[in-house]
Amino acid sequence: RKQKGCTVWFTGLSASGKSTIAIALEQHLLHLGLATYRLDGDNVRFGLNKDLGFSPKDREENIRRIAEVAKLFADSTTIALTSFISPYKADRQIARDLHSDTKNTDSPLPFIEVFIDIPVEEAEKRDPKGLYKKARAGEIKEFTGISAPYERPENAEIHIHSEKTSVEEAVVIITKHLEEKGLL
Ligand code: GGZ
Repeated sequence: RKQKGCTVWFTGLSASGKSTIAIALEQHLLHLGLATYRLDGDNVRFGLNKDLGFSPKDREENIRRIAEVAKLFADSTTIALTSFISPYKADRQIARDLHSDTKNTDSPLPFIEVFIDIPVEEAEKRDPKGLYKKARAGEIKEFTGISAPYERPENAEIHIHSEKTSVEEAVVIITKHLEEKGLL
């Protein structure tokens, strides 16, 4: 296999299933013998971005740094998987534009946006960490979907309806797309 690097950028509400799908995709790609690296809140928001909160400005900087790091992985021919809410269209566009900017790389790096779409009512029903409940009670401010916006992607490369698609099906859909683009 001749692997090329790329960034698979997941976006969606808290509890949409982004991380679950990213983890399953990572497992699948590793089984295929492909180098992959997953960035998510657990390894980024407690390290590199521990100085950032959830104001619009901080989210913008969170996404910008993650995009820069993902790009470095992609440039090293790794498949970078990022799972962050990334609620603002402009910030996702910045992440995308960074990948096509060749100022510090030989060639543009593919950027595949994957929208994990779930009705907010469904995410709130799942509420695995009780965060929606806290947001409703006003204990968490600026919570995406409740008291902060989520701007739905309109031109994501892949659109997955989380309540109707199994994790395994999602992995197949994304893997097929990567194959068709010649990235695996
Ligand atoms: C949204 C929040 C908030 C607020 C804490 N709004 O389900 P989780 O817990 O594990 O995922 C959410 C995570 C979101 O961080 P991101 O870096 O992905 O957000 S962004 O892309 O918007 O910068 C949630 C938790 O952090 N969390 N407070 N106010 N999610």
